Amino acid sequence: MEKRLNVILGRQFGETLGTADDAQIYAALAALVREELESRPKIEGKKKLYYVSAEFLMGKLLSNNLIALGLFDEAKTVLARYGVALSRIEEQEREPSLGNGGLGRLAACFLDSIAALGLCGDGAGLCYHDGLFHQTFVGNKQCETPDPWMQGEGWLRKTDVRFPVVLGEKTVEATMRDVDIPGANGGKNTLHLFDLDTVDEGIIRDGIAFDKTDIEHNLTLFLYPDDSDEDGRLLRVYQQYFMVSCTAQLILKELAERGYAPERLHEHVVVQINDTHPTMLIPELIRLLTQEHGMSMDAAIAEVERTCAYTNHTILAEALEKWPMRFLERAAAPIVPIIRELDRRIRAKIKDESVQIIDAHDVVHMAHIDIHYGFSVNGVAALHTKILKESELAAFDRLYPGKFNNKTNGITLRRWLEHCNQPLTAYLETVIGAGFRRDARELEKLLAFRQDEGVLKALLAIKRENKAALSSFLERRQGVRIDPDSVFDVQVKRLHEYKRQQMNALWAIHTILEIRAGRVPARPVTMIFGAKAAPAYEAAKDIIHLILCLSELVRRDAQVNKHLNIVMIENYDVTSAEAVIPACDISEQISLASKEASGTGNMKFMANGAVTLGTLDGANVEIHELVGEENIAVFGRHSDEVIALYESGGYKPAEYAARPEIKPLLDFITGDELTAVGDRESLARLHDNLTKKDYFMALLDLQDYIRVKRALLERYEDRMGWAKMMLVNIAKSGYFSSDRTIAQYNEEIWRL
Ligand code: 26Q
Repeated sequence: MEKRLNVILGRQFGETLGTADDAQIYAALAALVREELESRPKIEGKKKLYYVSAEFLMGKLLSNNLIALGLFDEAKTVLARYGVALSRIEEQEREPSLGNGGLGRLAACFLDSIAALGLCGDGAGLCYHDGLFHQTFVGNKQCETPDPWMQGEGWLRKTDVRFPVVLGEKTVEATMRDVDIPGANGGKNTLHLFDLDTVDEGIIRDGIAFDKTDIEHNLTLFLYPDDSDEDGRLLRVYQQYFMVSCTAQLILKELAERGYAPERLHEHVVVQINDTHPTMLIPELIRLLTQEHGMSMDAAIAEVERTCAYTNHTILAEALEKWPMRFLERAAAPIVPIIRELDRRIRAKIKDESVQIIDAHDVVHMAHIDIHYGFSVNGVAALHTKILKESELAAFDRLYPGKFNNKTNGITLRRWLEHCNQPLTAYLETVIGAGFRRDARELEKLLAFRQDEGVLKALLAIKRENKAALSSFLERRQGVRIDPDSVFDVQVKRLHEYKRQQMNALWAIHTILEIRAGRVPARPVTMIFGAKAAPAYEAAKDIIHLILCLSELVRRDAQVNKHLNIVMIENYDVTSAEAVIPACDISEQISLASKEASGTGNMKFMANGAVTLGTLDGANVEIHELVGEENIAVFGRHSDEVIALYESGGYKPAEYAARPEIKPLLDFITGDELTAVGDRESLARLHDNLTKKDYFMALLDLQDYIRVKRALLERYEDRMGWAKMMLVNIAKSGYFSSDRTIAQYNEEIWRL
């Protein structure tokens, strides 16, 4: 490798490993990896999976690819000979942030596992020129700027594949760019990202504003910052139709190239629809089969029905996609007659109005298309699937017994343990051997060392080392210092009221008041937050503002900051996740029970030896079952109680807000100290929201949260007891490997 790198450096820059700078070394390494990828064979199969998703939150790819190609250790050693750390070279890469959060990152983990298991499966999505916005903090508020990730050396390969797509009044020509996805055990698959050459970054003005109606120039400019952005919803439909039209054409083109007739589609193709964003693929495939391949409507529908499977990622009613027919008429006109036909067929068979595709207001319910015309519907954690079947989608479950199934999410441990936590990985290898790298369930071998003081001490020492590494990461990135000997209490995820960062902030206020009253924690606590709020989601931005104001207040208060520090990571992304997760002691997973479909951060923290503080929501329920009562801290109302409270309307936040334990915390939000560093209007709005609406019931669980968090912090002082909890969490995390999840998708849905 040394020779090859020197050859590339000489050819491209006239340098050598001894003289090149970091950017040149990065470029040379990337070129070498690309050469290796090119020579790898594609994974083939008689049946091919297409994982279609509006988001793929890939993270940096250099190390990921080096690991998959088995070149990581060699690269590290070669560079070390020249005094160069591979981790420093990685910093040269810009992260492709083509996702909002969990759903996009899940798609990336899945591509990694599909290739690792040697399954023939490609991803298909959109090539957003700017990823999710870049976040900075100005005046204790979130500011958004563009994230032009495509500049410089990258992993996208141009292809000469072109597809015509109807875009409003015009037909445009789509292009396709590919990213290689190497399998950890050989071979490669591909992520196909569709784009439009006329898109123009020049139309972006101040921050991230642009003309939302200029579709030819803005179509793939931006990733949508989740569902709370009301603006430009029509553009979102244009994006979706463009994505699925390209994907449908690709599927049929490749089917023909592989020598199969369109009449046999379902024998050779399976499509996984990642949430409802790619739902229009169903009518688009039917359209192409009937209009361009001469199939009858009956035959086309029958074929597509046996080809498409749908994954649901949310039970929040406001996040279920519904599009007014007039939107589709403008942005997806070719499939409107097909959607009407699909609706007609359901109406003819089923009277129940609640399951229709087009409702009485001429609004199209996207999920209903998937459920009627897909052969599988899955939820992403056991509790989530149960709630779908028993309440949210119960009428559909009765119509189609057996169609609903659960596939508990997973994460690729190649990125979320082996790469991000090399000290722990290397140590685990010395204790239980390297088998866990291939089969994550082998992590359970660690359980035999539960009483081994040497192992327990080593786990604590590695955690301390990772905490020091995070401290220097944060110092480099944003100039803040944190104390590696304090407890690292971490909540990083998208900002949403249901995830209840506001409840954690109320704990901070509680702790400030406790410290001032002389009741100080046994050891200093560093609260670490990281979150982006959708630009149009005011309540979420108010919560970020509160956290940043608290952070400033604590920084300035010498009495308090001896015991408490509050840090918010700027621009929380995959790269910073890889730094913060290995360093975490307490993993905050505190969503209102029933609202978090699964969560995947919770799994990453667990694998890296953090202890979960959480509600019995999403996959926390399964973590709780796996590690047992004594290795997790749970609190709060259960999902059935919460669902009943919503049904009865029985939750009255004002009653909680008036309690003597809670009122001073709320008053603090609008008190003199915070309004001195913050925006009075934003703080007052948040106060009002919490006391009058509190739609996600933060006050309901607050006291239980404070009680359980206090007890957990006390347990931290029993260092050996804590290390045992860490050990059990690591040992049991193998279940959450996405290799397991993908094996189940394959056995029960795809059958590749
Ligand atoms: C919808 C309409 C218009 C514009 C945007 C959207 C939109 C965009 C993104 C709706 C939802 C999303 C993202 C959802 C998401 O990330 N869900 C998370 O999925 C994870 C993987 O299954 C789960 O672990 C999380 O619990 C779930 O919140």
